[in-house]
Amino acid sequence: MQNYYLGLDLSTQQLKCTLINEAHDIIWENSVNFDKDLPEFMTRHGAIVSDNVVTSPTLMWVKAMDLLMETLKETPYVGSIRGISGAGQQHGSVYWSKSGMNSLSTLDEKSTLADQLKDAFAINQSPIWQDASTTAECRALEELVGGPAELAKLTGSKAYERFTGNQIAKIYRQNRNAFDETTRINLVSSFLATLLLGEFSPVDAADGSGTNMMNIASHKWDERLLKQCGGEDLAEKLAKQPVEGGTVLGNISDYYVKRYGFDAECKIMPFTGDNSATLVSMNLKEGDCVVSLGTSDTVLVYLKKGAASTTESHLMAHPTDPDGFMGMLCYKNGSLAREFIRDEYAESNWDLFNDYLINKQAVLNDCIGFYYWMQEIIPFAKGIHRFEKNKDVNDFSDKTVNVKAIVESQFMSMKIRLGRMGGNNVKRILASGGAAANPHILQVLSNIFGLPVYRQKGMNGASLGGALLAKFALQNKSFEEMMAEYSSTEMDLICEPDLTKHKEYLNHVTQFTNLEASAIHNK
Ligand code: ADP
Ligand code: XUL
Repeated sequence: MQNYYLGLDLSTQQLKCTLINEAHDIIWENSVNFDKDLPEFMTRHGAIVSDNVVTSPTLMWVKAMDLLMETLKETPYVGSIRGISGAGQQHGSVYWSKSGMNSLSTLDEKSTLADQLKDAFAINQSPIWQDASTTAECRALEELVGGPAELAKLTGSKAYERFTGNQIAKIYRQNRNAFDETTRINLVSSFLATLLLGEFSPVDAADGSGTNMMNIASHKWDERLLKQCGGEDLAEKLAKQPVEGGTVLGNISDYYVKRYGFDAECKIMPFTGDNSATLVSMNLKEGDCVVSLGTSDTVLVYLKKGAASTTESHLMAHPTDPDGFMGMLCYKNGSLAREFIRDEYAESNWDLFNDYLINKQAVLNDCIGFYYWMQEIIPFAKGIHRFEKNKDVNDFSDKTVNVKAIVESQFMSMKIRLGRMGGNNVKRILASGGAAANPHILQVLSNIFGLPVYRQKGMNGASLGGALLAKFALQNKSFEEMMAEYSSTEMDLICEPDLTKHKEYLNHVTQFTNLEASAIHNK
């Protein structure tokens, strides 16, 4: 009898899933798109944006789970799924009321999750990673421990607006009734595990690193930080300490056995952050660097024991190596900013966008732009700033140059900052995320880094990583040994760098850095 492993990924725009077999072949993939499949929640790109406040309806995620489960039920695999793990967009949080937790533990298989959990949350709109409304809470947290560098040493990151501790602190201060009504708090990742278990799931240590409340060395909540973010009661609402990847949380709730035909022995493993799961799916070797081009753009490296934090990047617990770390750079203006430029200058058409990408010159012709369409994370800046021959301009003389300029600017920033994060000896780039489907974007990436770019098979790294995490917990090998057994998750080589262009890009690094500084400070 075949064994299957399921990975879910609750990302910004979709709930996706990947099913693999024992040999890691991708057997089945599917997704629910929030805007298209659940229009009643009126999200745009999965979110509701009101200036710097960005949320998603918690019930929309629950309904997406109902829809995905319905499609899974129609497959011949559901009864042979041995384990489920997965990922969620990092930092987002869910606030369960007491009656909500009760409803979860007494689910009736005759009705949907959404029907039974529609009143389950003390806060109906979950704050998500795109939110940037907690600057005051960030400064207070840093002050408590002696500044940003101290907080980075303690938790792996300085205070960031989207990190869950600061989001909780804002609710604690501004919406005390809802805070008091909350009995349990999940991250998006542990929320999925909670739905599947039918009881509260702790966070995994990797995703706990995205809260500004977990000690990065011990993987335990830091009491002082918890108190600052949510007073004496917060520890109780988080209920449990973070757990390591590779552990088993328990069996799937009876609800899914009766309603969808899952095996009663199907195990639920801790869910992790989407970036950690992407890292897992790529099984990184020394010299590998992941560039994930999803709604956010991220750069990920596997850092071994002894790695140090910085105030520009994130040091996060590693999802399969309790002694190791994931180093990460995260940009908010990734795919949505590229889409904005495509819509503005390339008739909303990726083919025309690619045409300009191939045929126009930007950085190498002294046209440099910075596209902080939403409040950017690195650097902390907002607005669109363009420079032609070092002169601040409203737009380039040839406006279609914006297409090349945004892509180059995004990758120049990554290239310059990767070294500072500890990624000095990178030998190849592993690309993933929606925009990695576009080989022309990857060619620019390759030229700027001067490295070959590989791409993973399958549509979605994070849910594939989830499926591999599920299998990992149910066998006795190390993650590396497990991955060495089968080659099906290997990468395809997509492009080789043009080294002449690469050298020219390097010649523009100082100019780029200076213009970036003036874009941040002068406006
Ligand atoms: P997430 O997991 O964050 O929800 P994905 O990794 O699925 O997002 O990426 C979605 C994004 O991929 C879309 O917003 C879109 O801009 C981008 N994308 C899809 N196809 C292309 C393409 N051919 N060229 C560039 N970007 C693309
Ligand atoms: C990482 C981050 C984003 C989300 C997007 O810190 O905020 O990459 O995880 O899904």
